[in-house]
Amino acid sequence: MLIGKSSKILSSEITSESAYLSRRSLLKGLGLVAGATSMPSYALTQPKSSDLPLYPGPDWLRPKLESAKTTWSLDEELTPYDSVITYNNFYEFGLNKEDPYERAQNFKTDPWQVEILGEVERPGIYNLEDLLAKVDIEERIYRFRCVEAWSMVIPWLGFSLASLIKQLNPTSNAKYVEFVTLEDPEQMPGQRSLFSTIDWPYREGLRIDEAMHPLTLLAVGVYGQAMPPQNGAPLRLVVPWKYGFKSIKSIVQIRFRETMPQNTWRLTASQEYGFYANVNPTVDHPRWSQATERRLPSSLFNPRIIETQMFNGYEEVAPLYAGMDLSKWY
Ligand SMILES: Nc1nc2c(c(=O)[nH]1)N[C@H]1C(S)=C(S)[C@@H](COP(=O)(O)O)O[C@H]1N2
Ligand SMILES: [Mo]
Repeated sequence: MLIGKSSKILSSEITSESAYLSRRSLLKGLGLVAGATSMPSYALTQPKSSDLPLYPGPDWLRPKLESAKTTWSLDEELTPYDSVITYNNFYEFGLNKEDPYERAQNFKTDPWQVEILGEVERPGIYNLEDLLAKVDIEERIYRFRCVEAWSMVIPWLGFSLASLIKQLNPTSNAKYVEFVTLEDPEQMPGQRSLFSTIDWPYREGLRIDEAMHPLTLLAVGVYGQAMPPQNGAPLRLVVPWKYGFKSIKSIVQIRFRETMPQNTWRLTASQEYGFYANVNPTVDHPRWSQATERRLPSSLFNPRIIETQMFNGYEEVAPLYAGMDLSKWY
C-alpha cells in the first residue's frame, strides 16, 4: 500500500482508515456484513453510519467493487459520507451545493454508453460494462481540492485511466484527451435553466502524459459502493493534483486529439480558470487566495482551515510541468 504525505491537521481530529477497516472486520466477525441488506457487503471503506441512501449499483458492477483492494491511502481523516454525497458541484443539476443530491436521485446511469473517438485505433461506442471488462477496480483515498478553497478526503473506487488508454491504443498524434459529460436537459434541470452561463455539455481535457499518469483515476464508486448520481455516476474523472473542476462527471465521450481541447470553466471565464488548473498555493484566483482551504466538514466555530499544498500534496507530478511557468499556465 502506498501511503501519501500527511497534512497538518491535528491528530485528535484524525479517524484513521484502520478504524474503518477494523469496524468492517468486527461486523464481518459478527456476520453482519455479508447478511446485511441495508449495507453493501464488499468494499473496504464503508459509510460510518448514515441515514442517507446507499448506492449498490448495477449487478454487473458489484463483483468488481467487491474484489477491490486499497492501493492508495492517506493518513488523514476521511470526509464523512454525508458530506461527500450531499455537498456537490454538478451544475447540470443546479448551482447550490445541495441541488445535485436533491435533484439527481432519478438520474438514469445504467445502461450507459461511452463513445471513444479521434486519434485512436479502437474507436466506437462501448457499453460501460464492456469498456470495464478488463480493468480491476481499486480503492484509492485521495485529497480533493475545489478551486473554491474547500477540500475533502474521499475513498474512491475506480481504475487508472492509463489502463483503459493502453487498451484503446491511441495513435502517435494523440497529444490530448478530451472528455464530455452527458447532455440531457430532460434529466438535467441545470441544462434547461435560463440563468446558466455554461455552454453545455460540460467538457474537460488533459494532456496525454497527464492522462497516463498513474494517479489519474476513472472512478465508478465511492465509500465502498457504486457512484451516487450526484457525484457523477456512472463514470467520472478524478485528477487529485488539480482543482476539482477538472474531475468531470457522467462522461459519455472520450476523444483523443492532436490539439488542446477547450474546457468548460476556461470557456466560461478564461481570466479565472485555465486548462492546467493544478492546485497551487502560490497562484491566487483573481478573486480569492488559494494559500489555504477549508477541510470539510467546516463550520463557523470549527472552520478547519489548513494550508494548501503544491499539487495538492501530490508532488510526484511535478516533472510533468518542468520548465513551465505555472502562474502563466494556471
Ligand atoms: N459535468 C460536470 N462535472 C463536474 C462539475 C459540473 O458542474 N459538471 N463540477 C466540477 C467541480 S467544480 C467539482 S469541485 C467537482 C465536485 O465533485 P463532487 O461533487 O463529487 O465532490 O466536480 C467537477 N465535475
Ligand atoms: Mo470545484
